[in-house]
Amino acid sequence: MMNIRLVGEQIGVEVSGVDVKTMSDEDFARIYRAWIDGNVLVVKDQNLTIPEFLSYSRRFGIVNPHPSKSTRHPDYPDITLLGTDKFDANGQLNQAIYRRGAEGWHTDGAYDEIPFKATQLYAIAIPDTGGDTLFASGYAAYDGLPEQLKQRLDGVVGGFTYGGRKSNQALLNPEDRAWTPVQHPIVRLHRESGRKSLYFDPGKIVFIADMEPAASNDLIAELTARMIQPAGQYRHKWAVGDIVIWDNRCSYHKAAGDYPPEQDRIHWRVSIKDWEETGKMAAD
Ligand SMILES: O=C(O)CCC(=O)C(=O)O
Ligand SMILES: [Fe+2]
Repeated sequence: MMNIRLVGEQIGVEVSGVDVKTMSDEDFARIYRAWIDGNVLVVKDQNLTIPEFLSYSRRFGIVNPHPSKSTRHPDYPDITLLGTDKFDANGQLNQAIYRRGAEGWHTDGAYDEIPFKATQLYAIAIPDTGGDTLFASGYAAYDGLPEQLKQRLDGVVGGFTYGGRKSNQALLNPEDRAWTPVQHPIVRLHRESGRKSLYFDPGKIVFIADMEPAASNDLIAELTARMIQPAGQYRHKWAVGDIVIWDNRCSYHKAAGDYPPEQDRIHWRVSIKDWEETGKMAAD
């Protein structure tokens, strides 16, 4: 029997007793609702091939290849491989692969005109210690802002690129590194929950629109300091067979990046976009 339980105070839901390969539409609707309410959804004990993982992922939206071509699966471009080919030919640890996602709190895909709705990971190999993924709620971030700042942010738009102000682009092919900033409202109204979240990413934001550079930098620093609310966090300790999906529209995450590098930590990963937003964009 499918069981759904909360694992964090404000975010984090865990599902057990279900096989996503054969799950009914009714069970999926319950899972989807639990995910919208809980931002981060863990499904335990799955045993999937890549096509099975992809077809489950497509129940959440449109799966797109990630811009980092070098980390795509050679036969399945929609799959990004995390943690493979960590060592180069000289046995040197490739930090960009080992520390992927560990540079700080972020939301995936803010650099795209249609930012990622979700990211989903499936755990193939997990180290003995370390390697957790940390999550935090963007709703809690917004709710925790001083009233005056909430008002100031009304209608404010940020510009985002893949590498942000540090141009951190090691995982992109050289020909893919020119990036035009895209603009998104900093306060995001979630289409499905109807809630407001702080849509922010210190590593991808390059400016706040219509502001002097000094004021823009000050606001970016202030939002960076305020984005994580302790009560809005969930820390996932991985087991092989876990699927974890998170909602990039209303949460932040980071990899702990602290596991023994000689051990394997491998995930299949997909980037998922919203049907509605994608449809709207195509119609424009
Ligand atoms: O490996 C992880 O724990 C998360 C990495 C990450 O940030 C991502 O997959 O988007
Ligand atoms: Fe990420």
